[in-house]
Amino acid sequence: MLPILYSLQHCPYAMRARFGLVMAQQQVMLRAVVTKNKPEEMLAASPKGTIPVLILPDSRVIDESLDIMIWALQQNDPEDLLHKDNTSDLPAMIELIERNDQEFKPQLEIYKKAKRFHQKNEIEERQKCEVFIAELEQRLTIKGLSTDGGYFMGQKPGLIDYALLPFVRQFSRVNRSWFVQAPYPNLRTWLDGHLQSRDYAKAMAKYPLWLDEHEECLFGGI
Ligand SMILES: N[C@@H](CCC(=O)N[C@@H](CS)C(=O)NCC(=O)O)C(=O)O
Repeated sequence: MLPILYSLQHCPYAMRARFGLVMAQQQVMLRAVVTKNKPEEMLAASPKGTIPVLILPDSRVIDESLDIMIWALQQNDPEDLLHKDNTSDLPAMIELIERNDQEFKPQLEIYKKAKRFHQKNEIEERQKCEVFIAELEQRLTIKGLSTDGGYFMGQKPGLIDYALLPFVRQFSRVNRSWFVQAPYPNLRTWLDGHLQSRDYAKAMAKYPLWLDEHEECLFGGI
């Protein structure tokens, strides 16, 4: 019996959960859904109706993306993304992820909307996002860049890098021509390194919609 993951291809939270599962080499049965047509089985397990949702074989439900990542890495963490030997890292990583979700992500939505509708406030709204983006750039800069782009916390990859990746990716895609020449060279290298990785390709593999096929797909594993 494997856990079941309700997933949405381009949702940054679902991507985050999939990154956690891939990095933990945790196999799940993936059910690809769309927000317009949420399966009753998913809503019965998690009435709040957000994606991702992970249902464990013992029927426990984990319906927050960060909790899914942490659960998966607590089962198996071959790259030590939880930084077990540095006990202050995990709370610090969680704090930064919460700031991403509560402050950066809502502002990113405003920026995306301003760009999409060609509003006059696009630059202003982007600059509000850049407060967080500049902080991430600074984190990479302080440590000096390694060939794979560096890490947000400590001297190795962590939960934080994978949890923020979908959101930095979204930001970079709002106005690509601006981003490629923006003053965030280290963040660009960090992002490109991830986007070109095998783990990223694994996490972003496309599956047929579960609602159409009613067939679960095996996801993750080594
Ligand atoms: N805090 C949640 C947020 C998840 C979330 O908001 N997911 C979006 C899709 S990207 C969603 O399901 N929204 C509900 C909807 O669109 O109906 C988590 O981290 O898992």
